[in-house]
Amino acid sequence: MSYWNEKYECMSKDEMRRVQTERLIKTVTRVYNNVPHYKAKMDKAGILPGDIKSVDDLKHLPFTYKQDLRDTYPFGLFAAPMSEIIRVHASSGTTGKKTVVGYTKNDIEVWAEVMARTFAGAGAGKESFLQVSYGYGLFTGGLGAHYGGEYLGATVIPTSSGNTKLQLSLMQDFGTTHIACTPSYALYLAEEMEELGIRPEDLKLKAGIFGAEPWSESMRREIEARLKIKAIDIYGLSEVIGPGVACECEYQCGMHIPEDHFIPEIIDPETEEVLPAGSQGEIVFTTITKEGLPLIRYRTRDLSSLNYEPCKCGRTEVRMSKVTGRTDDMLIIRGVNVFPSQVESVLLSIGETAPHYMLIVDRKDNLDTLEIQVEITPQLFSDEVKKLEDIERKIKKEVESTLGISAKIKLVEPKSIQRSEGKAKRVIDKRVL
Ligand code: DLL
Repeated sequence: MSYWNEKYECMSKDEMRRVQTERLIKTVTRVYNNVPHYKAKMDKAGILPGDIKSVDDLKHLPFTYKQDLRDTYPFGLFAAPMSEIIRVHASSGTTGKKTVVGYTKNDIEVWAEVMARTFAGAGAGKESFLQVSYGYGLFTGGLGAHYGGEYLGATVIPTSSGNTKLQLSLMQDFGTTHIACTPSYALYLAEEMEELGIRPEDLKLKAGIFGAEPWSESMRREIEARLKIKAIDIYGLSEVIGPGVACECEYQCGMHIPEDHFIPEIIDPETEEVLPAGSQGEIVFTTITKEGLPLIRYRTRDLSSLNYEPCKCGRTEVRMSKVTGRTDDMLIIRGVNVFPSQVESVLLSIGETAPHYMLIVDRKDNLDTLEIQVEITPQLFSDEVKKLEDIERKIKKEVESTLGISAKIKLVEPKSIQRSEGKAKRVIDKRVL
């Protein structure tokens, strides 16, 4: 069995509780003393660090929301001085501003360590060739996997995303054994291989570590059959650390959470009440070793459930089930988080069309596509074609720079987008996962 850190991965529940209690108290004290925003929230809730006697007291602490990160943009929730922050990453927020996360040297090490655990769980080791095809940059996927792969001692091939033909030729020439990318990109690779006449037997690929977007069991079966590999699910979010918050082992029966770093809870998203083990609800995380951006009871908006039974692999870490959806309107298109409200702000800032729009998300040849239908005003409707084309181009450019992905813009006739009396329907998602 390939554990990376057997001591923690297979620790007894009692011992883990002791570790968690000690680290939780330290983290709560740290945020209370170093982050005015946390201090204010805890004071308001009438709870002091000294009230936290054990991990059971976690439930008394106030939740942290994406809004807290937005309100303190960019660095206001950091619990370490900027001189100690050695890296930042960022992901989309609901408005134009991104959610910024920061890491101390120690945080980068924790991240590399949890990622090394995930790769080891997926069967990778020092002899492996790990191709990292998650995007490098502000997105946490590329660099997170990269540092984890190096920490493990694998040979890391930092291709980043895109350039599929090059990816495939390097896979053949270097003998890539493990690939880390989104599941939709894995299917795209399979398709390109079929087109180029590359058979799975021509590659040394054994497993893929796929995540950053929701994917189903049937998609897993398809990837496994077409690439002849094991497809492992990896979960994470920038705020908590990036990829490595949870990952499957070779038994593929839930994603192990390194509980010595992140404590999960499942809550009812409406009542905010903690639900018993096994219930489906929103997964909430508290980080207990992070220094740069520790998060107390962070509301992920992701729906999942927790299984505390030990796994066949011997790990005792709690497992979370595949994420089945989100409680907000965030879409994940080609691995990029997109909020419909971002499109709205772009349209409003350009101001030349009606504020009625619809996002149509589909999947063609295993790649997500985004079409944005925008309603024009009656005055524009009678205008010349060239003017309309200019507006279309302008919206396309703005949308792409705000969202970070390309989109097709389609101007539609006045009043052709359905009006609603209740919650507006802004998205038609035709993807079948
Ligand atoms: O997507 C981090 C990551 C990179 C995870 C590479 C795995 C692999 P964000 O861009 O902040 O971070 O997006 C986080 O993506 O709240 C989920 O809604 C979704 N998500 C991530 N992994 C999975 C998964 C990265 N395995 C958001 N299944 C999260 C379903 C996932 N959804």
